[in-house]
Parts: sequence; structure tokens; C-alpha cells
Amino acid sequence: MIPREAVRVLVSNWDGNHTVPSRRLYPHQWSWDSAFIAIGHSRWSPRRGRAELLSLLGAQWRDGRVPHIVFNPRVPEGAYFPGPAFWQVRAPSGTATSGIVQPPVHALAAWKTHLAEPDPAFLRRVYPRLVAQQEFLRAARRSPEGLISIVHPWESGMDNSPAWDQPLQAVHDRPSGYVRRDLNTVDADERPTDRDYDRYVALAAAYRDSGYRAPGAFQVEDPLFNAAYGQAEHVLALIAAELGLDPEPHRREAAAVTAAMVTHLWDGVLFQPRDLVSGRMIRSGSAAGLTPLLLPGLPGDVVERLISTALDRFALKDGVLPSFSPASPEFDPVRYWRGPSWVNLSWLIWQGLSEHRPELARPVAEGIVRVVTRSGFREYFDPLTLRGHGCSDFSWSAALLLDLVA
Ligand code: 9WN
Repeated sequence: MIPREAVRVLVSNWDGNHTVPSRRLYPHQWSWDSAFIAIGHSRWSPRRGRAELLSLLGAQWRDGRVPHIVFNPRVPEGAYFPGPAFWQVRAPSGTATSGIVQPPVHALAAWKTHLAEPDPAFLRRVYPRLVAQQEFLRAARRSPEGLISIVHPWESGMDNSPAWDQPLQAVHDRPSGYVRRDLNTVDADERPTDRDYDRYVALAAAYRDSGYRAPGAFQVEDPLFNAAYGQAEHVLALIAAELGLDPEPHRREAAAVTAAMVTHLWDGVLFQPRDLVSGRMIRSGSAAGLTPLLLPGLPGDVVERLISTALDRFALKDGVLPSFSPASPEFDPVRYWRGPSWVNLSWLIWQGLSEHRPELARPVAEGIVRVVTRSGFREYFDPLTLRGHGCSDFSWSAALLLDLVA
């Protein structure tokens, strides 16, 4: 029943060569959504999983960046803000896109899609594009410490995480003359505030006006983004070996970023972001700090300590993981990335636990199944009451559920 319903959601959100995250709220193709969605598609139609990733990578820029939104030209400008008229940019393919990126979870998706139905021709097509995606991050965003930075909260995928409250203080502009479209679909109490939006728009406009080159007032090294980047290198080594290419450079890069994360982002309890503008670590209770479990080379003592944190501060054994620790004062169980449980974040932590401590991965998988069975394929869930929030028929909730049960 549940797998059939999940496929129904994915089919109803399919738009010819990609899947929208949600028909009304997000009517275009989003970067990391497509990776999670491809993983789900590959459980029932590997061909669709491959098409999903190929259409996204088809909008890659010449510098290797994979844009966070690929706009569907048939969708009217007013359906989503900020749309193509705001970003003012086209990929070499001619498609309108945004100019920022999202966590690079696509190599993992490509590998899982390949494992579902081995297809060396697909791997040969995507491998150079996935490598170019990583090269863009190294060329444009790598600090001397070897970590990758993001230049906008949207790049983290966890837009209004309390972890960004402090670095966002540096953004003073209050742009006017734009209209939020998200509040047409979702209650204002469950979305970022207008003040947050002003800052998002100001930052994106400044980056756009620099030709998508110069970071502005927000520049942060995020543990989730770096964990995804490091894990991508680990997976690219597997893909390279499969294609008869040299996996060693990828293994070395995965080891190097893992070591840099332990040196610069580990506070002894949880991985934390680092604010490059102030030069300081941002101490927060974000569950992004658990995602370095994705790194196979994470030292054993760090893994053990991180798991204790997950048990004590994120109720790991209950299985329904909050995006922000309920022990922190900023925790809000219904407002977007300030506490609600999200299927993709829980799935990433499940994936990491499966690698290091499979017996602890099981409650997380069961927790995902429990919230979805109770409340449907909602965008996010109150981790205390399990009530669903945000939009309905949300694609990655369906896709990753399918990955766990199919
Ligand atoms: C901005 C599509 C995206 C997700 C993000 C999530 C939300 C967009 C928005 O929706 O962000 O990119 O308009 O709020 O935060 O993770 O990729 O599902």
C-alpha cells in the first residue's frame, strides 16, 4: 500500500524528464531534490531515475556548477519566486537556471541508480559531469583549510536553520518590490519569516550582480555540505573503479576533507558550521552536524561521540529525528528547518548509521515509515506530535520512503 502510494506521488509529480518537488509550492526542478528523487525512482523505474539525473546534469554550467533550480519554461514566471527573471541566467543548454548550488548528493544518487540496474553507459555519461561539479566547488569555494563554503542559506538546503541566524546578521539590505509566492500555499508560521526572505533576496541579488562569482556577506562552511562533498569523492572512487579509471585521487580527496572537517568543524560533541566572515565556529544544535556519519573514513572515536550526541540530543532511538535539537532554545517543532523532522535529513543520517552502526540505523528507517504512515507524504513533520506540515505529496518524502521499503 505505502510503496504504491509513493509511486503515485512520484508519477503525479513527473514532468516529462524530471520530477517537481511539489506541484504548487515548487513547480520546477531542484538540484538535491532530484538526487533523492532519482534514488526513489530507481526502486520502481531505474530508467526514470537515470532520466531524472541526466536532465538535471544537462543544465550544468560551463564552470561545472549544477544550479539549484532548473526552470521549466512552460511554468509562468509568477508561479515561484525568485524565478528566471530574478536570476537572469541561462545554462549552456539554453535552459534558465538559478546561479547558486545545493549539497552535492548526486554522485551517491547516480551510484544507487546504477546499483538498482547496472548501466555502464549511464555511469560513463554522468562521471565527467559529477567530477566537474566537484571541481567547481574546489575552484570557487575551497578555503586554504580544504573545506567548501556556501554563499547563501539556500545552498545549505536547510534555509532558515537557526545556525544561520548569526551569520545573517551581517546582511543589512532590505530589498523591496518582490512578492513571496510560498505563502499562497503554506501557513506563514511554518515558513521562513519576511525578515529571513529579505536577507535571502538581498544575498542572491548581490551574488547575481557579481556575475555569480563574488561571495557576499554570508560565507559559511557547513557540515552537511562538506559531508556530501566528501562522500561524493568516496562514491566517485567506486564509480571510477567500475569504469576502469584511477580511483586514488578521489580516495585522497575524501580522506583530506574528512580530516579537515575533524580539525575545523568538530566541537567534540557535534560537527558545527564555521563562519568565514567572523572566522568563528557557529555553535548550534543543527542535525546537519550528524551528517558527517556519511563519511566512511570518520575516525572511530568521533563516530562514537557523535552517536552519543544523536542519542542524547536528537532522540535517535525514537527514530523521528528533529532537524534541530529540542534541547536548544531556538527549537520550533513546526517552522521549516528550525526543528521539524525531514525525510531527506533523516535518510542521510540513516545512510551514515548503516555504514558505521547498522543496528542504530533501523530505528531511523522505522521512524520515517512511522511518520509517513501516520501523516502522509508531507514536506516535514512535527517530531513531537508526528503531525505533517508544509506541502502535501512532497516528492522526496515519497522517494526515500520507497528506497527504505521497496
Ligand atoms: C529554496 C525544494 C526546496 C528544497 C530545499 C528547501 C526549499 C526553496 C524554498 O525547497 O527551498 O531553494 O523556496 O524554500 O529548503 O531544501 O530543495 O524542495
